[in-house]
Amino acid sequence: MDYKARIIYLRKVLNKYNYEYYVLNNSSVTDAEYDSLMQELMALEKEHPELFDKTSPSQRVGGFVASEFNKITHSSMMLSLSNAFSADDLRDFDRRVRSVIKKERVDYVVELKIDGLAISLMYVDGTLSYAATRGDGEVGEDVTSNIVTIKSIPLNVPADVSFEVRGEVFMPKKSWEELNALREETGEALFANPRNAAAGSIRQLDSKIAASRKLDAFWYFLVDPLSLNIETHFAALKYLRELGFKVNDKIKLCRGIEEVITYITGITEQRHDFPYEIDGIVVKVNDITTYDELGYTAKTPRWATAYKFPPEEVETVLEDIFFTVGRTGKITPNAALAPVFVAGSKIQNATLHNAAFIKERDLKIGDHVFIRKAGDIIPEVLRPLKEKRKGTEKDFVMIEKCPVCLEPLTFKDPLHFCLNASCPARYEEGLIHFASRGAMDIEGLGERIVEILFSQKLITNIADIYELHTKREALLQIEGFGEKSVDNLLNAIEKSKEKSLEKLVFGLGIKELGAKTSKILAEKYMKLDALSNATEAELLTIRDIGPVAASSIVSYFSNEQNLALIAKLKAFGLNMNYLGPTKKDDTFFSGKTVVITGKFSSYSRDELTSLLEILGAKVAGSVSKKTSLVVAGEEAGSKLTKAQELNIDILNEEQLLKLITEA
Ligand code: 3BA
Repeated sequence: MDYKARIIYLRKVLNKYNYEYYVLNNSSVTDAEYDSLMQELMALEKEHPELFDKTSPSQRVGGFVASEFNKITHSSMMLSLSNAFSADDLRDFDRRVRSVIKKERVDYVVELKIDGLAISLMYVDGTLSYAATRGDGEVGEDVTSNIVTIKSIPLNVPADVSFEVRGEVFMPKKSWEELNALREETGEALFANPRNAAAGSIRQLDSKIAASRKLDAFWYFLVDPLSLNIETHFAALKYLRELGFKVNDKIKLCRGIEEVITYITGITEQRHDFPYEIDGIVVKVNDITTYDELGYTAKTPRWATAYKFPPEEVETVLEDIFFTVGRTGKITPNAALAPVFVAGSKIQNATLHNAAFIKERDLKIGDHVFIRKAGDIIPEVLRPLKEKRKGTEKDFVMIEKCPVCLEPLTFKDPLHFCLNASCPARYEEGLIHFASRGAMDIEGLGERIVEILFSQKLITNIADIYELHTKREALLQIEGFGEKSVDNLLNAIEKSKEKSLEKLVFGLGIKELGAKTSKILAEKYMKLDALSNATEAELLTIRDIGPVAASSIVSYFSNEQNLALIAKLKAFGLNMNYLGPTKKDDTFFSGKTVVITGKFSSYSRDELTSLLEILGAKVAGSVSKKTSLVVAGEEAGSKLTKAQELNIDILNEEQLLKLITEA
């Protein structure tokens, strides 16, 4: 049989089976039959690469690795939704709508508000052309390679139409739980809620990851339906369904706002019973021909609004009150709560702001309390359930000494402060910086973990990081820390000892020293000892080092405490030398300003950057008249166009690789 016809046939039936299984939840083939057809298609496509099609069902398995996401300017702004918090807010919304379009009664479409991330799909002549995130509403990112792995999304529709459709990509609650269970086992950080898990999956550069996450999507907005002679939102949703899109089946056409409110009341009761998270209900005017007249505010249409569920109050126990010291020395009492789920994420701490807050609410340690998430994000302790008191609860007593340095606190109504300038609490910020990406880049020691370790006094200064391996037992006590994650953290810390000098210099947090100047200093002095002995006059001769930085460096290295820290780090075995390559100065690239754009199959962008730097190039972020050369990979965008306009030399990947190997 003709292989071309066979490929076309296989793509067609596999698309049909996908649709039946993932959109209709009603499969007509067995997994084995499906798999065997897919194997056959993949084999044929491999044999005949000239028939490659990015919308082939074989492309849904992922595997494309991007170096960055290209920007996409939306054909029309992706707006936000105004909010309504009560039935009366909805009646106000309805009154405004009726007064503008002068109608006695308006029909509305009511939809669940899926808690995921908004995505726009562009179809040209019936085929998916790209998928973009919302971004700032105007410009989003091209995440097509991740989106095509979502099997309920049609890659082709059964009509030769061009249109744009928008909706919400989400992770079902069950998939999120399974994913977290798996991550717990492997010691990876957990996702706080399904939305973060979905967003995190779509943000991955390697589309295999999105393919492995059970994502799904609902579609709720057809852009410019009037151009397709569709005049109501309800008809638009029906049309999308006919094209093969998954449209949520809880949509309801309501005659007048009271019908909307009745429907919403019912949904509110069932809000936790859906297999996916919802964070409200969207109400849209059905008659699209009135949209222009109803108009828009800067960011939201006046023909739609989102009803937000009242924040849920959840009961738990106030087990303890602990104190933290901020960067300014501010003392904050915090609630240690018996862990509970509120609005989809696990809560075990909440700020209690200050002593007066606790007194006003009459909170005692051991109380049953109601908590909720303010603005759905920050957990808040509302009130104690006094009727549940047993008499064993303990009164709250404000501390008088700093929990970290034990200096007496100063009271500036209503706050308490530790004004000790050398209070170790101030080191917390420094710790976060030391472990951060641009500095020592210790994976697993992000801001949140530093805060936890710091608040538990497992680390109070930089040197303590390298003694964490002696505190294994204590680390294992931390919520969410298993053997695996402790191992990973300790390994990452151990590995950081090998980092090149510029990372350490930057990590020390010397005032006025950025990543770039740290690198210049490391390259120049090669060893930390040499840098620490540099005089101001000498430093001033270096390009990019001004008088303020020079003086800050000298003062840092004349401080006893800092010298003691460095001695400790040396004793722990941290590398104190510059390991980076000395730049070659006689290559094709020497002295050239190079801009990298697009995707490359042989190197990641970071790898290319350091390679070109070693070869003596300066790698810049944007194309200008000063650019000597643009290196353009696949799907290069505006930077390439600009280079062409400015008549700048352009290298493709093949030419680049040739020059790199010759250099
Ligand atoms: N309907 C989210 N925006 C939605 C098209 C408008 C809209 C939403 C919606 C603006 C949901 C803002 C982001 C955006 C497409 C802009 C929904 C949901 N309708 N059912 C009226 O289920 N989360 N979100 N998305 N354009």
